[in-house]
Amino acid sequence: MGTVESQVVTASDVQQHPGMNTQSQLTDGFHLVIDALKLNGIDTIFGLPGIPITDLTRMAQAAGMRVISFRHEQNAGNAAAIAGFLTMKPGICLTVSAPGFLNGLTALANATTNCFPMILISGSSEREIVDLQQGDYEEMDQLAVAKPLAKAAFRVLHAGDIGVGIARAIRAAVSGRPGGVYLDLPAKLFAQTMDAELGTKSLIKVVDPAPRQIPAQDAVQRALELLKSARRPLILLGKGAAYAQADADIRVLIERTGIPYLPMSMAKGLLPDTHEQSAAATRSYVLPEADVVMLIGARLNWLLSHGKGKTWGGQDPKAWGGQKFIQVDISPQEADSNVRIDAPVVGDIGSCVSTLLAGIGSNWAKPPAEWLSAIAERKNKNIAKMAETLAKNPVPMNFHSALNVVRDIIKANPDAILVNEGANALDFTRSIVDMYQPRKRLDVGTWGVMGIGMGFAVAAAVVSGQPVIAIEGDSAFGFSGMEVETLCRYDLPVCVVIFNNNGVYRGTDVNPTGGPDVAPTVFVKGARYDKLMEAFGGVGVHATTPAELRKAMEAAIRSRKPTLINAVIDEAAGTESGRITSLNPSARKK
Ligand code: OXK
Ligand code: ADP
Repeated sequence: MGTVESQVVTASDVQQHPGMNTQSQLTDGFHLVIDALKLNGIDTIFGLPGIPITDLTRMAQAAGMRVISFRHEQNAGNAAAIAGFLTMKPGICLTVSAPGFLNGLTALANATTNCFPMILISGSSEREIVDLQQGDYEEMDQLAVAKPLAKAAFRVLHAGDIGVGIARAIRAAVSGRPGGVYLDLPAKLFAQTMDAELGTKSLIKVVDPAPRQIPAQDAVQRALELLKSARRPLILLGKGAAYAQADADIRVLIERTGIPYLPMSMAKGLLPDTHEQSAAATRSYVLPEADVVMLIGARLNWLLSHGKGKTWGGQDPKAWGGQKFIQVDISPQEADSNVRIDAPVVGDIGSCVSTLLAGIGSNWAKPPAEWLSAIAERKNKNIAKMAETLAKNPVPMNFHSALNVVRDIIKANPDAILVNEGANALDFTRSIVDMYQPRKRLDVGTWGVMGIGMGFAVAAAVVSGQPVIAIEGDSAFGFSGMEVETLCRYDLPVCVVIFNNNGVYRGTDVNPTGGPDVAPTVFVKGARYDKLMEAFGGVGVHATTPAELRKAMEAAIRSRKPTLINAVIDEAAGTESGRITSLNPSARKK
């Protein structure tokens, strides 16, 4: 328990705790926050020091916590969010008031959208002045701003309530559908003192923060009957399934039923992508052809074309394709959000999958052979076609020839975590680079957000200790690029590979007016991102061929030194928005 030496007891302390021993040792808000986090097994803070939380970062470090300081709060927030996803414990992001808070807020909103558990703890200015709008330093009603973007938001005004505030934030972040939680700690709170013993008693060690949610037997029965009736069943694994850490049971479910499955992007590796039941290489065949689809921790949002339309065999963009859906999810409100869910199974994925397995027993009939062989035939053809493309060695290097190298490196180092963002750099990596273990692929997620790269890479290295490979489009890297200093400062085993094609999507656009400005999508040609890494003492490599890229990646994995490889790609390679070009509105009038 942290205590302060001073014997000063304020009037409000005495008011709050009548009968307290004013001669006793005191504690204060700073120490109580740290004690409450530690009591709940939280050992890492991602943040950026400044008024009013600078001392909090110092004291947290002094108290044995890992405090990872960033160069911009959004990256600290992204780090906290992905730490939450990887560990099932809320990741903590600590920011200063108003502007720092707002910088962290994008990450908080992204965490909520992706169902990642995190807590954004932000210092804030004086309530009395903020509420009267009298123009305080960094004045903002942060709680009001955070509320619509967070799963829950709380403010603590009294030191004696810090324990409750942190307990509520932890529960809100990890129970049920995980999400981002905001905790507002006004500057004055940190220096508030109270009796140390009473302070200790006010802290709460949260018991069972994410209670199991057991599915109803009749719901499980309904789902199994529907699954049994299927002629062309399909299982869709989403990042909720990856989050749940029910890896062994999920694998047994897939293998015992023999049902083909499709992993969503961050569910890749839940079973090895090379698994014979994976239908990933024939996505556009299995979605419209399946008759019963079981979603496990995946939402029917835009990434799944809302469960209808042409992707699913519907006659027009809004038409239902005729599939019946089983949805396994912790959120009872998720079912029917886009199309009818015939068999919702509500509960945590671990409990749901084990209950389903009990009902499946040991002699479940495998899906009809025609369905399996139709998939296998198409899948093998696509994989062979892909192998042909990957074997080419064009000059200059393109996405495929570069990713062929990354694919080999991940195969040889299946423990490594792959962080991935960009447009083409994202889409090509997703379909070319096989993953072999759960929770090893971290990417732009539900929003397709750019800027997660270095925050995710730092947190992945910090919480796992494994090597991290970040495959970055040159545009995407720019959103968090300054954090290469952070990689070097903490000497993290992160290898950043920038696919540099001189621009957003590609580098060949021209200004139609012939004026001096380059086109909006074009960057400085031939930029040397590798020099940026060298500026901070990391290893920078300029690679123009697959052989150079391979050598540099192998060295990075071997040495575990922070490395940035500027992989020069054909500037004409890449399409606008990658595989989601269709989402670009096109102007009628040019
Ligand atoms: C997959 N495929 C393969 C393999 N794996 N072929 C051979 N071998 C292997 N191993 C095939 C698969 O069958 C598909 O072909 C194709 O490769 C692509 O696969 P996949 O799974 O990536 O599918 P698709 O159609 O791209 O998936 C749709 C999607 C995905 C919406 C889920 O595009 C996605 O996750 N997009 C996120 C994009 C994003 O967030 N971008 C943000 C940046 S853009 P077919 O023939 O079966 O179809 C941006 O910010 O602005 O522009 C901006
Ligand atoms: P993807 O983008 O991979 O399809 P989504 O983020 O759309 O995945 O969906 C994840 C789903 O998983 C959400 O609906 C969420 O409620 C659910 N989920 C998250 N954690 C759990 C869990 N432990 N148990 C059950 N469902 C979960």
